[in-house]
Amino acid sequence: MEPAQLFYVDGSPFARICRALIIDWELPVETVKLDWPLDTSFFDENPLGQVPVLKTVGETIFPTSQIAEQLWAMTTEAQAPYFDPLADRQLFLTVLAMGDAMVAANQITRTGLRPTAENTYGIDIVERHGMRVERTLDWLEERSGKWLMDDTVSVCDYALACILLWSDSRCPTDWRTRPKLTRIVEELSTGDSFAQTVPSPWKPTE
Ligand SMILES: N[C@@H](CCC(=O)N[C@@H](CS)C(=O)NCC(=O)O)C(=O)O
Repeated sequence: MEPAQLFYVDGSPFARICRALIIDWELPVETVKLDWPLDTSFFDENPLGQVPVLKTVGETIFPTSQIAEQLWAMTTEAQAPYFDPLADRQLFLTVLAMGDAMVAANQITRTGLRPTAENTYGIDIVERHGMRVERTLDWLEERSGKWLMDDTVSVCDYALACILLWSDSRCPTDWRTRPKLTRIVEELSTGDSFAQTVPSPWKPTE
């Protein structure tokens, strides 16, 4: 039987979450690296044209939250990092949505987009993405114990660490001013699965 395949690009924090889970849960999933920028033919795999995408027999799974649930279902015994999709869902989806806000702000900045007409939307969108990030980081810091889900390391911590480490090279935020979040990221980043998935330094395209 063909092994499941995870399609990723090197710098994607969302794909890194899945790659680290595959390593730590020792899952039989082949990881397939794609070049950046993604070819438009990838829209045939995912109508959003994004990685990560997990292909299993007869199924093409995205986005990241759905892939994490599928990977967890493939584990044979409960092992760290833990994931209880019913209990952890709000936290996990909020961390991922914070990542989406960071990526969106980074895209606007990196592509050099500037207002070309009067702003009729009512808010400065980059500023608003920044608020989403700052307020979510405060919310996470306030509710964490040793880990985001109290004393148990979970996929939520993996998501937080991958996204904040990504932000360092793309759109730096002041997350290290929050001691509990900093401890979580530092502890996870010393593990093998994080060491094996460190992205290459960002090179702007011509
Ligand atoms: N909400 C999505 C986000 C995925 C995402 O933003 N992927 C980016 C890489 S970090 C991507 O594939 N971008 C390709 C493009 O914009 O063309 C998820 O959870 O999977």
